[in-house]
Amino acid sequence: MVAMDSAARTFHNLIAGEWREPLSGEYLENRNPARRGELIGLFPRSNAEDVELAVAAAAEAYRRWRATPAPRRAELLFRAGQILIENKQSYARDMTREMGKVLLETGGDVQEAIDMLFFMAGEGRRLYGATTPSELPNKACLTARVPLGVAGLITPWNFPMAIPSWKIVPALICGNTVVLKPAEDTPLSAVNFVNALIEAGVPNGVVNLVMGTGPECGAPLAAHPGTRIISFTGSTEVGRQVGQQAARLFKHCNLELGGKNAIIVLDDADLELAVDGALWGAFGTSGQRCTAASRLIVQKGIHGKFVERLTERAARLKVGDGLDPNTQVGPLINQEQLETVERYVEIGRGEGAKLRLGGARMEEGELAQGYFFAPTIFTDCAPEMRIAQEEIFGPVVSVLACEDLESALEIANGVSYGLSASIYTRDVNAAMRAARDLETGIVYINAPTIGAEVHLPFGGTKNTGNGHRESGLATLDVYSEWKTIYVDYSGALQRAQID
Ligand code: UN1
Repeated sequence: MVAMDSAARTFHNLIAGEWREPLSGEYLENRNPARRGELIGLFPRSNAEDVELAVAAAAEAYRRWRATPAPRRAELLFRAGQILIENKQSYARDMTREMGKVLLETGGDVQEAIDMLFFMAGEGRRLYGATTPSELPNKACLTARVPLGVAGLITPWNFPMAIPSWKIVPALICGNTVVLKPAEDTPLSAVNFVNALIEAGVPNGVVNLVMGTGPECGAPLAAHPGTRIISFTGSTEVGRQVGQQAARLFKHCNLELGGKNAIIVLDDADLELAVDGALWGAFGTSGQRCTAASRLIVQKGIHGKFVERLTERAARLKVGDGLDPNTQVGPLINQEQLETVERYVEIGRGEGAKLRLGGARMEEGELAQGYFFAPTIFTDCAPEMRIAQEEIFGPVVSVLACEDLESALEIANGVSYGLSASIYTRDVNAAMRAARDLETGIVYINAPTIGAEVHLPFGGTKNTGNGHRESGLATLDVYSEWKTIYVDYSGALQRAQID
């Protein structure tokens, strides 16, 4: 362990194309959550002064970058996508080591960034505006998307490369420059992603990286008057502060916050398919997704069989180090998250829910070295229980019984969040009604609540966000604004609404 520690690398911030030490001179440890003895590296503990330099560098680079034709900007993104393809395995390994999720999933995380790079690079030759007739003769009217300036991007640890890519890539294609503040638990994946962009030829200062904690480094970035766009993914509590600050300075602001996503299983569902979906939705990424299925709303006719089959299969899930190809469920990200999950299990018990499976840390053998928690199933949950209302962000799922589609929808919609929802049924009428009436930004039919693709809008209703969307073309509205251009070629004064 000591030998490993001394071999650990020290990483730096990227400001104006240079890797620089944080002005504080202090560093934070990044440890493997599956093996806490393993130090992955030391990463800057940056503060407002580093943020100041990064924003200044981004502002300086903006002048040239906004004037670079979008198809040229796109070429760099295509090249970065290629670099990610070539390094996919090693980036995935790094990510599993710093974050814990299994290799298959970290490969998917890198793939999501590749997909985003290629999708948005294609947009370099589109970024369509409109032309439309004028009400006056010899006059042209058109619209164009224009960039805003510096984008401040604050990203979470659960998708350490995918989510930075959802923000950086559309920001760049639109002509903005960026300052990224990644989660302090997963800085290495951010370094890998930013390195790929630099290697692809993105000019100095266009992408800046400052690492550190939310309060010390994220907050000054969000508050900085020089950032015209803020995009934040994280808790609803912090998102509210970020949104309020951004509103004071009239910034574009995109917030992706919590979820309490439900899978509805109707009596006519394909049982095995629904169980497959519930297992993947609830326990994939150890439940640490904002799209995780943390509620299963099951119609009473299938409830007994469903719970039995789910419990049987969840009990067989292999929990362990995500680098082991046999592992299906990795560790939680850190001690704090582990304690949160433990606390919610106690809350669930106290509320009278029945603990059907799990409910405790796993500490046998090698598992004692990491933050492992057993896949946990509560049944007999009532909709108003806290475990059925609040985001837990761990491998804990609450099963609620329902009478029919109507009551299922009422329960599903009866939470403060609205990110993703799903229904398993063979009845097309029920499926279409659910798709219409579920109050979420994303709905899946006969598939779990996770699995968003980059070319479609991603985001939610209610306390999940502020109405903006990431991914898809919808996200261009976050990273650009409209300019309306009138060209009068009549050679005379023409007055709109009058002549
Ligand atoms: C998140 O949980 O923060 O749809 C993002 C999914 C992934 C993205 C999840 N593609 O689950």
